[in-house]
Amino acid sequence: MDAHGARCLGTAANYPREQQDLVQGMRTGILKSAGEIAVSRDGDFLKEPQISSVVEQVLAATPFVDIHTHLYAPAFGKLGLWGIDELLTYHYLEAEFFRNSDIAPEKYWSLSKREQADAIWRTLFVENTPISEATRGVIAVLKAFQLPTDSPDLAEARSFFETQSIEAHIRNVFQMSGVSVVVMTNDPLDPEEAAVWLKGVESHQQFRAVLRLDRILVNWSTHWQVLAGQGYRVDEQVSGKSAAEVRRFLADWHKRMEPVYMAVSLPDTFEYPKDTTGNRLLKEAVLPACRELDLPLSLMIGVRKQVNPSLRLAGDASGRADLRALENLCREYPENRFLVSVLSRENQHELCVYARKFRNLMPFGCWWFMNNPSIVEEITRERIEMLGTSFIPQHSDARVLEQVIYKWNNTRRTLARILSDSYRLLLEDGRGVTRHEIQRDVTRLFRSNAEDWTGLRAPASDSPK
Ligand code: FIX
Ligand code: ZN
Repeated sequence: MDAHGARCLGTAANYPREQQDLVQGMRTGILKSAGEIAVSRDGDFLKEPQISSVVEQVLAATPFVDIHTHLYAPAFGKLGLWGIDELLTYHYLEAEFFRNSDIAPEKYWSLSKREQADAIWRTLFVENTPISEATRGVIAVLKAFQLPTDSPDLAEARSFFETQSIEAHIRNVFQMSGVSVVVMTNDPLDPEEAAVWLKGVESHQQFRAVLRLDRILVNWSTHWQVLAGQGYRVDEQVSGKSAAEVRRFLADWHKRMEPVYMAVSLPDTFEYPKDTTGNRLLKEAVLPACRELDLPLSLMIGVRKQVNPSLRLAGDASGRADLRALENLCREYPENRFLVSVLSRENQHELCVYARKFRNLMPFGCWWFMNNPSIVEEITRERIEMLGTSFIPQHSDARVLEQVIYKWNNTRRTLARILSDSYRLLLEDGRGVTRHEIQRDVTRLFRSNAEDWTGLRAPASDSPK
């Protein structure tokens, strides 16, 4: 059969009768031969009907690494958010609340956390049907703790969370969400958080640190004095020794935090190369420090900060970025590794294509407004088709501890469908898959890609920093 014949194999219908049988014969032959090859080096090839259940089992049994969250280890006290009032006043729900309520934002901010939570519960869960991704998330958490999901008030939920002790609760929640390690977001210029680090923090194997650099790389003009106040000889223009002093600052905080990567969120207007103080610090301080410390730099690109400031954290939006900036960085700094997530749907395909061009680029997660099952499905199917298993499908971005329960439940549900379909297509195309191979793929997607690319392989050292 010549090449032309093979390419057309799929369209047997327009072959003369006898050839149809041949084609059919060949197809069943391949399947039969696949069947005949049912035993591979590492276990049996699965039969088509077995694929979905094995994929679900493997996803459920594999503890995931959550590469980006806003959670905190217990040592950070009140910075770590958990419980029903925090779940309900999550900025995703505040954004939906302001759409469904006629209360003025200033009035809402004048309420206590408890009153805010009561208002959001009443408006989004009692007076309306909680079918949005974020409201369904709260319902899933209540169900996970066998709490009522349709109460007129929060009395029972509150008394449940008030009886929890944080250490045991964390263990429980990680168990329920199938997560073994979460990566925090740590800002050395956040006064409240920096004070905890400067006092010395016991490291926690399940909460790993990240050096978040937005205030340095995006808002230098507002924050350079904080470094100057800590004794680093820097100035607003990033002249003289400033870049070297910022490198010294990063090295000091690296010792203190043992970050598994450095990170920054960048606006949709981000350009590189362009002569800005941020880009000068990137080029002369951050990228060299990352190379020296063998850490990747995470770029989260496409946020439009505070398009509606009256909504506070809920006031940020997204914009399509010109990803040629990323292209230039990957090409110009082949020794640096870039962990990248983009906020705009329109940028997802470009990111996938760039990942095929630059192996120092690792796409990760469906960030923020992308973290909706229908869009996660679209992005992840495209990534598997273009990158195989060489990407990190998801992160939770959890700001409240119990959110990891529903965010990872959603991810397992979506990935079960996508992976099963991919293996079924593989079988149809002529090769079976084994449980061992499915385990290898799931481990790579949800653990080893992250561990290999970041400092996560190295356990946090026990000595208090
Ligand atoms: O920049 C970020 O890390 C974002 O994830 C957050 O700023 C954002 O507020 C968020 O919580 C998204 O889920
Ligand atoms: Zn985040």
